[in-house]
Amino acid sequence: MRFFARGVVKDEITAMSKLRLRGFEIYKSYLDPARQRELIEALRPILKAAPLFSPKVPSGGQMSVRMTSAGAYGWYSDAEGYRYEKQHPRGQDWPAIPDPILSIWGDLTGLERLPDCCLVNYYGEGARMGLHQDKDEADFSYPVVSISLGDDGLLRLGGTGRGGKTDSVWLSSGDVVVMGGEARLAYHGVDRIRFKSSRLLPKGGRLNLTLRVVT
Ligand SMILES: O=C(O)CCC(=O)C(=O)O
Repeated sequence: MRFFARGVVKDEITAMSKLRLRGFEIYKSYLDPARQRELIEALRPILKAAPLFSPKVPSGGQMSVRMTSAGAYGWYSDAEGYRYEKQHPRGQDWPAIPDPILSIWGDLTGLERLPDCCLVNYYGEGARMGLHQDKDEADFSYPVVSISLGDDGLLRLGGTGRGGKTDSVWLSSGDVVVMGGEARLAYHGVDRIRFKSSRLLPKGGRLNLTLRVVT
């Protein structure tokens, strides 16, 4: 009982489980707390070298999610549209994708081809991401691997067409989702986060890393 009474998070004892929803493969508790902390440490130098920014969307608004990237390419958006860029908006190359992140890709996909982008999304209080498809990449036979860290986020999953029924699932810190096959071009988005539901990030918020093969 002292284990809980002293406030040690009960995440320490959750077990991995896998579920499949609309072709999305959801690995609950894939990363234990030690690996989650390892990823946060690996992300620190990336956020320092390539600070988070809030992209503008082509319609003129600004995304509530702040983001940056690692790898040869980074995702970017402004009045001219959605695309990948070889440099951070400040004009320097994106930092390399750290090995502890790349190894998750290898373990879950078994692919020799490595991702050339790790998009880092930060959801602060009230941030959300509307339903969208990931379709700025050249070859949709490669999956997208999505890693959740920090606060819980409500992921909404749809089909490959606009509109229609959707399902939702809460993602917690350490969950990993593989979007491949029928799910690769499925609409998805994050309706809301439960701010400060996790203690992984001292100031709260949710980090989501998506590994993508761009070229
Ligand atoms: O934050 C998430 O879980 C999903 C992120 C996402 O949809 C994207 O980066 O395209």
